[in-house]
Amino acid sequence: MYTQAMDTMAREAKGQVQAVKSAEEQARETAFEARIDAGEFIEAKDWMPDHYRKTLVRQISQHAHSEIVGMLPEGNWVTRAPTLKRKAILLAKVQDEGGHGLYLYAAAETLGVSRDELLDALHSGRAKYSSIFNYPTLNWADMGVIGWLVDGAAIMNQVPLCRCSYGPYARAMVRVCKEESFHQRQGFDALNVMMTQGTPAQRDMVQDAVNRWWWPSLMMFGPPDAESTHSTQSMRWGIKRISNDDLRQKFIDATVEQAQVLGVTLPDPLLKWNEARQSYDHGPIDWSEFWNVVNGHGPCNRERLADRVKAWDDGAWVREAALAHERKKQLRAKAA
Ligand code: BYC
Repeated sequence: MYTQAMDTMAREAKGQVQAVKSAEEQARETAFEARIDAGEFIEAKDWMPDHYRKTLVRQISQHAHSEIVGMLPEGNWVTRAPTLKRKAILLAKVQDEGGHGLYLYAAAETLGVSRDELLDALHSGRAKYSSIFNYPTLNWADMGVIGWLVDGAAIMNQVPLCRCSYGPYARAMVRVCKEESFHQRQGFDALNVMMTQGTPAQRDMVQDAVNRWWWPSLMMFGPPDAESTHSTQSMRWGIKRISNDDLRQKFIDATVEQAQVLGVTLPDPLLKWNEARQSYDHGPIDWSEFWNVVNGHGPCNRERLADRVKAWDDGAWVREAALAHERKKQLRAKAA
């Protein structure tokens, strides 16, 4: 269902499609590369190579889709939150995610695509979103673990994006990261309460949720560097600043100690401190599971997409009403 959406881009990245460049184009590209090397931000109206633009549209729109699809597994628990306080926090978090989607769609629109085109790509299954949201949320501890591990992984990945070479994306990420940091802390706090004040059954729920979310969280950082099709070019352009594997390692190193504080076991018997590397070694990641999920066959891919399409269809009257209101305002302004 989720195919390699922008096939030509992938071939261009591999150098299989060679466009003939004029001298003027070549000069522009050289000037662009010099700006990247000098660490300048590229802004919406600046000239940029087509491939840079397409790479950004791909990444930013996938990121936006991840935010709004990411609302679904949590939205599922709003009516079942255990206390008013937890319900208010969860509502605020889900609302923030809707907001992140909006900033990101707006950032993508500065590159010349329309929101309708992007949403159409999502709803028709042509666009990707983060693999992590194709897993089910089975108990309340999943809400805490999503905050702690999923938002924790998201922050690790997104802080370097605040220095992304494309200004509108970098600026959107500054605010997103501030909010994600609250999301991560509320998740840790919810789990800490369950672990320190909860019943044995509640502590078991936390451990069960950690067991299910640990490996998918590590997959959020993308395939290993050797198999990452876009990393080399994206890092050259300053879109990505740190590689998939390096970010994954930083996340593992930061999370092991937090797991000890919580009193949960991370489900990897090979997780071990490596004195020489000053990092944790970890067991093998099941990349066949990752690609299976990315290619549309995870436990919840169909359900997530169907829910998104339904939300879009159910909201048609709101969009029509907003457009009718705008037309009326313009007519009134003309008449005045
Ligand atoms: N899931 O060459 P690579 C959140 C795809 S939401 C699915 O390494 P790249 C939150 C990749 O797209 C946080 N697909 O790619 C929300 C590419 O396929 P295409 C989401 C994945 O782009 C609600 C192919 O694999 N964060 O925090 O250089 C509640 C090869 O990969 C995944 C972002 O989106 C994946 N995990 O690097 C709670 C961050 N990984 O496009 C929390 C922004 C890879 O050629 N994005 N693929 O068909 C990025 O930083 C980068 O796009 C990635 C991948 C590191 C994810």
